Amino acid sequence: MKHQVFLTAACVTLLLAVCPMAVSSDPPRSMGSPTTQTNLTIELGKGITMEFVLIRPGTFMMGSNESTGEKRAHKATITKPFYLGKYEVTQEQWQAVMGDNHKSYFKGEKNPVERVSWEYCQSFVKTLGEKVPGYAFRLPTEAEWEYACRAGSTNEYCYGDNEEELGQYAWYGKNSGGKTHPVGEKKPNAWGLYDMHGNVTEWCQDQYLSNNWHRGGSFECMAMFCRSAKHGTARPATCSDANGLRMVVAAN
Ligand SMILES: [Ca+2]
Repeated sequence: MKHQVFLTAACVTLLLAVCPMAVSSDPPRSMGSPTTQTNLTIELGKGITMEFVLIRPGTFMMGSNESTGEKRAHKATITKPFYLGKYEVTQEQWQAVMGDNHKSYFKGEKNPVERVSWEYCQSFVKTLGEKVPGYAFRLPTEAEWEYACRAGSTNEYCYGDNEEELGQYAWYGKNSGGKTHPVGEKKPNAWGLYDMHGNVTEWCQDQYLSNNWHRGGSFECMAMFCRSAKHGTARPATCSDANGLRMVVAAN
């Protein structure tokens, strides 16, 4: 099938490397004030929301020396707090923001949106910002993504090193049945983030040469490609049923 071509390509890449909208939070805050709440909920209309978890600044060891194709382990510092999507962006969220029919291969309102290029994701970011003014939306940087994925861990995966336990946290090649699954069905990491490993890989903001990084591996990948430190690149116009996104909101 065509999607299998995409899947293979994505893993090879990894190897190489409209309703009014409102915002609610607990408690309401004004922009520029010290961040105190740990959760943020963006209302997209028709009962559809997007949930975020506060990620506080800190220093961590980014990358790994255990495998090729990823950055060598080095100290990295996240200097500003940010909110990261609790889940991958779903198809119903994309529809609520963009008002169009996305091209996701695996259909399901709660399934992650996919076949969205990095460029298309930039349009999503821009449109979401216009519809929910006062909040700075963007994709995560690679460092932010890995920091949040690790959630304080220094292991291969967010929970430890045992590959056999990955299925408790991720939809990946061994248990996915070759398709995406509704977000949030597996265990979250220690900071309450779901599907950081697997389901769909997640575009990051950073560019490398003329490509963009993506993180976390997908439903098609072997466990090693879902590791916290693993990253892959793809052209910004690439649309793959293995690629999705997770949003960031600035919190400072
Ligand atoms: Ca994911």
